[in-house]
Amino acid sequence: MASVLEEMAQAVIDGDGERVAELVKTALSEKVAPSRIINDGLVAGMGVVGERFKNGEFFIPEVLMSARAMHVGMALVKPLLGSGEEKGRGTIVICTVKGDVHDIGKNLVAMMLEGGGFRVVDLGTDVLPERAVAAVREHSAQVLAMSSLLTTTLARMPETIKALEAAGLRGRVKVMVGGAPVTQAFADRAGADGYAPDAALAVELARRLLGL
Ligand code: B1M
Repeated sequence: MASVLEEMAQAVIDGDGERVAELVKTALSEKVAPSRIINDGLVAGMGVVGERFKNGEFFIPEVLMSARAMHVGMALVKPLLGSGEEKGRGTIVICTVKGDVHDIGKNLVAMMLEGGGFRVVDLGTDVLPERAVAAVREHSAQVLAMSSLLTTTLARMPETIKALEAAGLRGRVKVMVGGAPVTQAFADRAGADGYAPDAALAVELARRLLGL
């Protein structure tokens, strides 16, 4: 018999938000850790969706249904990721770069950072360098976190870093980057301060960058 996490992954693949909600609640009542619900249930399901999309077995409507189902599950887990009530660790401005509307991974990273005690200002997707720079200034952010899922939008990352430099803000803000096509080598070339391959490591990276 499939475990609750396997069933949850399947419900994400099926794009069945109601079933995802039911299974997340069951998992929580069985005391499954929120991090396992995210990684072994929701993200695992989305991983299969990604493979099927790549292989031409799934098309955009199916992918969107799965993305919505995943959001339903994430919304239920979010309050349990640690209150981060004091938000005393610093402010992080996060966005998906201009030209890119993928936000599932970025939302996951934002959620985990909040759970890790940071105040997170989420600018959403398709964010121009100037907007990111303005938000860093407005919120006196210590970190700018950028996500990109498309190879075609990776160049927006170094552009945004250059815009921070031009605005005279680069010295007071750390920049972290991530997303499926991003690598440590790319982050180094782009002039970022750090790269994290997943949401949990993004929290560790933010802490490290701020010396916490
Ligand atoms: Co699109 N898409 N998509 N898509 N999509 C990919 C990314 C793709 C790899 C699929 C493929 O072809 N195999 C491909 C990109 C190819 C490339 O550039 N190399 C692709 C493409 C081509 C496109 C379109 C161009 C398709 C088209 O229209 N022809 C189009 C582009 C639209 C645009 O942005 N302008 C498009 C559209 C879409 C949808 C709208 C249908 C939907 C997005 C819905 C949404 O996000 N609200 C979608 C989806 C869902 C995907 C896949 C299937 C899944 C992405 C996802 O959410 N993964 C994806 C295939 C895949 O990844 N296998 C694909 C789950 C998520 C949890 O993982 O985002 O990687 P991820 O986040 C991870 C880490 O990367 C990391 O943490 C997370 C996990 O813990 N991370 C960070 C992310 N950001 C971070 C930031 C950090 C640190 C870590 O610090 C700041």
